Amino acid sequence: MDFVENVGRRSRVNGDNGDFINVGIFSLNGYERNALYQNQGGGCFAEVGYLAGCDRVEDGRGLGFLDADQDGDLDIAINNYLQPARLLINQAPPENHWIRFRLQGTRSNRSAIGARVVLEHGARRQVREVTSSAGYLSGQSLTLHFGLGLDREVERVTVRWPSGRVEELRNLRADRLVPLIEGQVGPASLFSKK
Ligand SMILES: [Ca+2]
Ligand SMILES: [Ca+2]
Repeated sequence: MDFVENVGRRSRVNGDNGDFINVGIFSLNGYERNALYQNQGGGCFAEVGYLAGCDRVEDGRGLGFLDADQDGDLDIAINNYLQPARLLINQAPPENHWIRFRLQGTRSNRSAIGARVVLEHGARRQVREVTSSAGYLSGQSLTLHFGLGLDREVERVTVRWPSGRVEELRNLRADRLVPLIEGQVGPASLFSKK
């Protein structure tokens, strides 16, 4: 048995004997405790997996974020190797606000993959990009989700399309999905009335 080739394997592959090397409490391929990192701001993160109740020891592979129960916060779907998948529902009190954008390219590709959205609200600035995948064996939603904390409004949204076109929206109310079509301004109802 080749040591390196068999580290972490649990099944017979290409004539291997299928032995799994015992590495004690350590793992070189899965069965590590899941961790959840909370953004503390200022480039700092806190590991809150235990407090959030999602620090299971599983052989995780793919992971995706989605609002499975459509209540405005993101939930997590985890795909495990030879184990049931997990759907972790965020049960935090619904006190925070959010906004989502669904982009559609016209000069750019229709899915707007590669577009960058910059959000400014209160003293915060957030950046998201439309991507087709993120992480190992994982696809991600083409809808961009931004958590806004206690802010009920977004002062400015800047969209940089893959074509190079840059568009800007101002004063959007929170807690809604905003469709954005390249080259078009959204309906007036999307804008808050001041
Ligand atoms: Ca949710
Ligand atoms: Ca929730």
